[in-house]
Parts: sequence; structure tokens; C-alpha cells
Amino acid sequence: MQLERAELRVVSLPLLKPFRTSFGVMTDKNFILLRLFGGGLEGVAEGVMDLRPDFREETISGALALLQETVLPAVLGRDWRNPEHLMGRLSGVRGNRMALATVEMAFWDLWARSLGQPLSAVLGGVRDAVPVGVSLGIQSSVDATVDSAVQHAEQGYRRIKLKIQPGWDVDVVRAVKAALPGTPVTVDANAAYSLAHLNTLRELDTLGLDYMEQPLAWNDMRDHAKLQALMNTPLCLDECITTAQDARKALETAACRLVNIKVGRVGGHLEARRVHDVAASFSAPVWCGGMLESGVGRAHNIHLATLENFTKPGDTSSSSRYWARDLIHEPLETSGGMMSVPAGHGIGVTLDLPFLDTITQRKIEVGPLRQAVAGR
Ligand code: OSB
Ligand code: MG
Repeated sequence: MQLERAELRVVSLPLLKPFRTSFGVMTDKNFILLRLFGGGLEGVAEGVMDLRPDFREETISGALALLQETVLPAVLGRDWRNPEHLMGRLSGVRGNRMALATVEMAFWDLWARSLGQPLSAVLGGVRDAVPVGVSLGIQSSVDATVDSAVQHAEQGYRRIKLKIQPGWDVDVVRAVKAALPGTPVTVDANAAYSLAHLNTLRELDTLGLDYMEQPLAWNDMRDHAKLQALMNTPLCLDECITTAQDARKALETAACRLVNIKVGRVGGHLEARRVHDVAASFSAPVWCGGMLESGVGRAHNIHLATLENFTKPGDTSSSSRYWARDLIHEPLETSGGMMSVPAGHGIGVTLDLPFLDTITQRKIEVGPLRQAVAGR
């Protein structure tokens, strides 16, 4: 597969409703959209880094520079047999998993299209629809949260995840559990607690949560292991896991009992599949996380979630929960708590280019350089 050229865009897509987490409020989803061109075909992916480094350390501006100046020049103008071959060329890049994922994922889409196969089939997926839950941001009141949780459960969503932070935790969880005794409920703190909050964390431990996601610092597996030893509720890591080796260490040290896999966080589909396989070897379930992606990232997530060990409902809920208008033509909507895998080649969705142009803030064309900045 000859990679001929690339187009990087910085896109800003307005959210229907602000999404509040322990690290801030998002009103617009800003992201890098990458289109890779080769053999008369196109592959597309979006990055999950944000303007500020408040989830993990990567940012849109940093990733843009790295992609434009180093990563893309190293892979454009060459022929790549498959995603492994391409990523071998980039194996010297340390960290920057979100930036690498953007390129890797766009290449998978392009490659699967060149094979005339859906991405899920090329990845080795075993389902044509995946179970999904919702992630509910921090709301203005407990009552508003209960109403939203009940509405989503009635729509068929199979798990309700509540964003929490110190001061917004035990009361809201108790109220939602009381309203929905039969529905799996989880919480996601996005690293807002420390072991100094042990009393609150212990109280949350008594509320019958399915699991608790990333309560402690984004880069601290050690304290998660300490906490897991004190809790019945399984811990699930998100921010802490960017490689399969991270997942192995987390499971080996019992820092968690399950893993949220975000393909955009771990460096792409190859590494996501390795994380999935490591977790399976520990009999630990995984589920597919989300970063409020547009239809492009969402489609990638859905294809990945067809792998066997994605047994828990993921965060890839209906696009219409997030956007008045998405940047792809195909609607990605759940039915009965299941999201169908987009049919067709590659990720199975197509860009609405006229609309995309209206939400594009920057557009950069990248071609093969005579001398790649990244070296040989
Ligand atoms: O931690 O899973 C997270 C959204 C933005 C950043 C981080 C997270 C989230 C979500 C929403 O929980 C997942 C989604 O609906 O895409
Ligand atoms: Mg999370």
C-alpha cells in the first residue's frame, strides 16, 4: 500500500450539551482529523488528544507538530505491506501514543479498504453489533442525573457510568442505584482522588458498583494497587494504560481487575488488540472507552469492540447524543443497547466533506519529503 500524501485538519465540532468531568467542561470537541491517501483510496482517523493536556499529557498543538514534522514525513512516499510494517518504521518514537494512533488507525482504514474488507474482519472481530452503555457528565443536581440515567436505561443502554469528583460522588451514586436497582452502574473519577480520600472511596465501595474507573492519579499504578487491595469493587484503569506492557503490569500487580481500552490512547489498533490479549490472559474483561469522538473515531472504536474479550458494554453510544450534525453521512445509532458495526469496507463510514469544511479551523497538506526528518 503506497502512502502518497496526507491531510491534517484541526476540527471543532459543537457538542449538543456541555460535558463536565472532574478535569473540566467541554462545550466543543476539538480534534485532529487525518486523511491518508494511497492507491486511489483514502483512510481516515481522528486523534483523541485535546487542546489542553488535562486527560493525559498529549495536546493537539504538540501532536500536530510531531505528525507534520516527524511522523508523517517518515511514512509518506513509501510502500507498506500492512499496519505492522508501517508501525515498525515508527517503533523508535517514544510515548506520543495518541499521535501515533492517529496515523496507525487511518492506515488500518486505508489498508482494510484496499483489501475490500470491513476493519472488524481484518482485526479478527467476532460480532456484528457491540453492547453499549452511556457516560453521564457531572450534572447540576442529583435529580437531573437520576432523570438522565433512567431515560438512558429506558432507551436500552446496558450500563450507566457516572462521572464523579470529590463532593459529587456518594449521594449521586446512591440515588441512581436506588432508581435503577437492576442496571449496572459504574463511576469514572478521571484521577480526581488520592488515598487521602480513602473514607469516601470506601463508602463508594459499599454501593454495588460494577467497577470504579481511574479514581487515582493518571500515572500512578502503585496507589491503585494499594487501593484495590482495600476494596471489593473492581478497579478499572483508563488514563494509566497506554501500552500492553502497562496492562500487563497493572494486572500483574492487581492495580485493576479490568481495562478500559481506547484505541486512540494506546497507539492504535495493533496495541489495542495486544492490550485486549493481555487482559484475556489474566481472565480480565475489557470494554471499549470513548473520548466523545466524532463518527470517524466512533466507527474505529466500534470495529475494535468486535474482538472477543470486549465483554462489558462500552462508551460508544449514539452519535445523536453528542452532535446536532456529525461529520459522516452514516448515522451511528444504538438500538436496544447495541451498536451495529458499520457495514462496508474499512471503517464503513464516509466524510461529509462540505460540512467538514465548515467546521475545519486549519488544514495542512503533507507530502513525502525528500529527506524525512525522523531519520532513516
Ligand atoms: O475518561 O472515559 C473518559 C470523555 C472525555 C474524556 C475522557 C473520558 C470521557 C468519557 C466519555 O467518559 C466517553 C464517551 O462518551 O465517548
Ligand atoms: Mg475514563
